[in-house]
Amino acid sequence: MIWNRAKECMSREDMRLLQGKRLHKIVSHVYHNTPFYRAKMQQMGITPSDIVTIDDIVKLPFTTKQDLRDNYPYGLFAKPMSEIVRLHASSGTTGKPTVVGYTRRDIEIWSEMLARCFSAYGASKDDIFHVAYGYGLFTGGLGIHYGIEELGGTVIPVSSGNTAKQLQLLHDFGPTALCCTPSYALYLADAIEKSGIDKSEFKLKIGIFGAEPWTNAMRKEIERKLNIKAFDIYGLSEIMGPGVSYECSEQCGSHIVEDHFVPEIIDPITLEQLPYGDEGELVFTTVTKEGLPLIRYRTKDLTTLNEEPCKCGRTNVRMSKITGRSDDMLIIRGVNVFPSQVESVILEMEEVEPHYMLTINRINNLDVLTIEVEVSEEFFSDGITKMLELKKRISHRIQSVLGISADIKLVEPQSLERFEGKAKRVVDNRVL
Ligand code: DLL
Repeated sequence: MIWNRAKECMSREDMRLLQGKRLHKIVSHVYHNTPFYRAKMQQMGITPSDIVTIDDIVKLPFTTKQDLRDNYPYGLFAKPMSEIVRLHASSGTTGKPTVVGYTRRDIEIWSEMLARCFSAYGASKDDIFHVAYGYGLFTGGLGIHYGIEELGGTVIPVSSGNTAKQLQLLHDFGPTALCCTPSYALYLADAIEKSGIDKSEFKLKIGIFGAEPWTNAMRKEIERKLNIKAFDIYGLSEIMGPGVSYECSEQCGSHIVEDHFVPEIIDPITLEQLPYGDEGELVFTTVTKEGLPLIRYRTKDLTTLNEEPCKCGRTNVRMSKITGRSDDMLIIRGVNVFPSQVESVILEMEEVEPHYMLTINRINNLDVLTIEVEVSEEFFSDGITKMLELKKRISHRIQSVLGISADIKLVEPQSLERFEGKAKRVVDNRVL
């Protein structure tokens, strides 16, 4: 089913006209309401009157996560706080999160986008959705929740964690759709297997999986183990949250909600716009967002775009699965982690040297992060009680800064490898 035929099946020409009109409007909005953008545009010698068609987008400045950080927490908001009805946040590159704000209208648009996405998966108001994405500052839980309500479906707002409880509700409440990260779906599948409950007692039909990269091989495994059809959902907090793009029944790329977010592919080094079909970094301009409109936001996600019409009838551009990142962000148990966040914690502690190593393994379909930290010579001789206390302190700080737990290993002075060139501080053993 197509939820919003007018916007999902527009001719390419009409879409470009609509995007051009909306781009001009949003550029005027930020020029007059966000000092950050006004200053950037003045520096480049452009005004909103220079932005007439969608092709003029290349004249505009880029925005990065660092810009959000430099203007922490609300500096890029384009509406007064009295009009912001919700805040979410995602990991910043160091201790401070990236904060995003939504007006009531933004939340309505987000919910409508998600209703489009669930319809594309073949879901309807007759479905019961088990939402195991985290509720809270993460956009996954609440974002998906509002979308299901817009569709008219039934939400079970379970949030993440507590697998035993998840199994009980999956079994007893009879949800037909499972929403969580693909790795957690596999973990749940194994837990169901171990529980010995007959799979036929579950009513699941579809899975709505995203927030981290996953392959078609993983899709097949989840589908086989849970006996469902698994769909990809992509998004990022800065642009909106889940639902920026979604697969349809053809599963041949994810359709971007182009009437709200204009995609571009750029070369991450030269920053030149690349033609559709070339692999590069995905960039989005939000053309209707009120609370936090972003111009040419660099996602750092690598992908390709395809504007051929899709067999499903939708004409919105499709993006291929994310093939990597142009920065060093890791996604561990669905949580975005930057090695620099770990470094900021290490640098707070007097007892350790600024040498550390992150190792990520996938054990029983669950990501496990181990952080080796080198203790200083002076502290190393201080005895076991003090070492244990230090380990506990680092663990707590890591949990609070990263939002996930890690296994901390204190290692002897001078034992971690030193690097002459660029340090290699991450070993990712996950095979996706
Ligand atoms: O992960 C929003 C989301 C929630 C998407 C639930 C889907 C489902 P952030 O925490 O800001 O937002 O992380 C955004 O996660 O730039 C990608 O690198 C990665 N990502 C999100 N979805 C996918 C996906 C949410 N389907 C960052 N495939 C993005 C690959 C994904 N990577």
